[in-house]
Amino acid sequence: MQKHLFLAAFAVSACLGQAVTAHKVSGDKGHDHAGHAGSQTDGQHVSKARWQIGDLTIASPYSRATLPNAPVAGGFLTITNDGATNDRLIAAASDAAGHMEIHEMAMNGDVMIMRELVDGLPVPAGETVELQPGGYHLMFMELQQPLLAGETVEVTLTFESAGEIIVPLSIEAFNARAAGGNQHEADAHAGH
Ligand SMILES: [Cu+2]
Repeated sequence: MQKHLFLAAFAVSACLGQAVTAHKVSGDKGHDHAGHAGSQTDGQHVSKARWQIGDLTIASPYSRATLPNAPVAGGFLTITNDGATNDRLIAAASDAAGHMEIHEMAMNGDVMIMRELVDGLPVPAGETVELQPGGYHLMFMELQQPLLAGETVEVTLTFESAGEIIVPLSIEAFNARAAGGNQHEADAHAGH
């Protein structure tokens, strides 16, 4: 029980993350279709990278470095559906995780919690869905090893209509929180 409580707390902080990161989807997302043929690295992350499957475009996939023993990590990206058919992200998988889930953050009273979207995440025709800290996100569960800044971690996304695509998430730096936070929890949990 205690472990579950810990996991819940840790996981929420991992998902909430520090919304104020270097990562910021540019304001022209989804409208600037020219000039994105290549994957251009700009500093820490691959902000212009795009992957296409059917009518779906995956952009700016990233995760964040984790502390040793961290059990979970978040994954973030943008999905644009340029087709006329609604689609749905129904699964994610990675060698880096025992399994992965698709989560959303929600308020439970005045407490922010996260929960699994058991039916997947709708990607309506003509719309862009953002997975970002504090909102929808992918969740690496049973993390097999720490995620290291500067590396990438591959995730297989499965869409109901479009099918499967492998997308590499750039691992960005771990953002130090103000006093306490993840570090304290991770230390407290070390040795399990
Ligand atoms: Cu989560």
